Amino acid sequence: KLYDIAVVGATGAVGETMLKVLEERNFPVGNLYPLASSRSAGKKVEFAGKWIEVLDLDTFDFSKVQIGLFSPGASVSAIYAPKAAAAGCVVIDNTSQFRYDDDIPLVVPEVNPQAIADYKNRGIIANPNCSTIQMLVALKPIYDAVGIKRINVATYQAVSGTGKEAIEELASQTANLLNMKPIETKVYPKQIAFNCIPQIDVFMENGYTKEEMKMVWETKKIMGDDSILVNPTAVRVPVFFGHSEAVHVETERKITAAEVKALMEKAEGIVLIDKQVDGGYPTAVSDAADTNPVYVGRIREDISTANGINLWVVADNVRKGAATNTVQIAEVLIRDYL
Ligand code: A2P
Ligand code: 11C
Repeated sequence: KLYDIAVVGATGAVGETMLKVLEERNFPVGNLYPLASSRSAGKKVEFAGKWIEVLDLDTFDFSKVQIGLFSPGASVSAIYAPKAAAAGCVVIDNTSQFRYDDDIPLVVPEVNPQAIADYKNRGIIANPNCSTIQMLVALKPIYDAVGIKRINVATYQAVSGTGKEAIEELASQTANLLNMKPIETKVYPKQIAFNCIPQIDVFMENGYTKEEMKMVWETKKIMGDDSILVNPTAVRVPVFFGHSEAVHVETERKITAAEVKALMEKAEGIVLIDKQVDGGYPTAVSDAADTNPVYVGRIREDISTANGINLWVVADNVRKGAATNTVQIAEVLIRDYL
């Protein structure tokens, strides 16, 4: 059986990757409709060896498709995802718009695939934030084995998380600085080339940024456990693709580093790279970029506390953090529900 699919935001960083991932994973696509704003309507995108015309989201009839993969930004999803759902299309939405609504499932297929059943509530499934997805894929086996009390995490996030304009900003600032030319800052509040910026998304009243609070809210919802404490610091770094995270976990019961390594070795979706030699760990650019797994390394017991485990977690934020996770949700949806 084939499914007719709309990809909303098909000209963006995530949308383009959705097209690639659908093709790579041989998703049973019948008709494919790439959608974007009127600015891009008429452009062409490549899918499965064919060039397909981009259509205007505003005038598209969603009764023509069974599934919509959305990544056009939260304010656009807010308007069009409910319209698509009302026309009978199941929406898998990458934006933050619906994630915290109680009746909308928020899904990482390796962690809580059972939640997909709740798509029936409103015809919408939410895809979590990239930083949350990779952290929870790595932590789920530990949670199941010994429980988790508290997570301290610092992120090192790639500019592709912001979108195409930010990729361009890092490239042009880098080129200009190396050529002794002045730079412009438009997307980020400070220079991103050769720098680290401790702000992702807007500031909240409690002094955390919204990106940090997303990791707090989403961890509780996806794990189905409001008691897990999460303390994140989210930092933008001059990397194009791949988020890295230093994750420090306090578990309910003691687990050794060797036991965690054994869990990671057999976990779905995880590649363990953990040798205590030069380069014996994963990095964004040399391992994760343009691939689908979550990579884990630097596993060690925390010397400062009794039940502590440290991990280094890396994944391609546009793939596992967005497009791949969305397509994986669609795979479970058609296998079990449609
Ligand atoms: P467009 O190319 O027409 O602007 P990114 O996150 O990489 O910046 O990509 C955002 C994606 O969302 C693009 O495909 C963009 O299309 C799309 N998009 C942005 N605003 C709208 C809108 N108002 N209606 C439809 N698509 C939109
Ligand atoms: C970033 N995590 O890296 C953001 C991008 O909530 O889907 C994704 C924002 C979101 O900038």
